[in-house]
Amino acid sequence: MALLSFERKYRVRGGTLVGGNLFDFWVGPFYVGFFGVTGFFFAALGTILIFYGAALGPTWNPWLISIYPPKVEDGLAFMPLMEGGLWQIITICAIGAFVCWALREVEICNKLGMGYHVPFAFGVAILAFVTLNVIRPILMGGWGYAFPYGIWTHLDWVSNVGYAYGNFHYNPAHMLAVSLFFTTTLALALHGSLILSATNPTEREVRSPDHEDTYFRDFIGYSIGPLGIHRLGLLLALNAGLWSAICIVISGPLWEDQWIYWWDWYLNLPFWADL
Ligand code: UQ2
Repeated sequence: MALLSFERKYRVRGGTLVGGNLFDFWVGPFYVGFFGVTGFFFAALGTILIFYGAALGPTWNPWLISIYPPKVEDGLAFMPLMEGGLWQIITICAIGAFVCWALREVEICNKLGMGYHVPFAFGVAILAFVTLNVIRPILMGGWGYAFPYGIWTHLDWVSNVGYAYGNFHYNPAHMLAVSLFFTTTLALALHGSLILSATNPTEREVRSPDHEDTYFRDFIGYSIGPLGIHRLGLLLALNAGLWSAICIVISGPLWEDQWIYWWDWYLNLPFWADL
């Protein structure tokens, strides 16, 4: 892809966290940086190990290939490659690649004099992954509680964990997370449709943000504003991820029973507990 002439002003030196000028260059359209090099290393090694594990496994069917974590009985030990060790190294590679990706985003923020909102948002996604496959397994005392790396097998894991706690839909933090995901889609649908409607007018001129405000003031008596809708969207999306992480990390470490029994606090309220 050709470098547009006006893009030169954005290809500024500096802003790096590590490595000074050493990796401060672009390859084609991509900024490299120290974390581009290390991130590439983690991603490549992790991918090679997944293919290695697949080659030793029973299938090449892409839907069924799976790299399994150690057994629950093996606790938090380092394991031989074919007994969960491969999964352990791949997990380190995955987290290494995710963190490098986030830090490369930070360096690009620095170069452009922008806020850290994008790497912060990605950090919440990393937190959700780390909660699932590092924090919760450690709290429960075994890597066997982590999910396997396979398209079909990770879905089986989700299903099994759900039923292990009765019906996961009774988990209050899961309820909150699901509601936040739905509200995120509502906010994006409202915002996307509003922007497209304003930029695709029935007459010649594209409509301005005050038209967008007026639309919602006419409609529901309130407009959150063109900046506010993006703050709301980010808040909703980050909390969807955050409450997902919370709903799984409390399942086991904090609550071992079926989730429906958690609601017994309601039945046990003093108003009617003795009736
Ligand atoms: C808005 C606004 C935008 C928008 C949208 C709204 C001009 C371009 C979508 C309307 C959003 C509201 C009223 C908040 C809805 C609340 C939830 C929880 C979904 O006012 O300002 O900017 O895109």
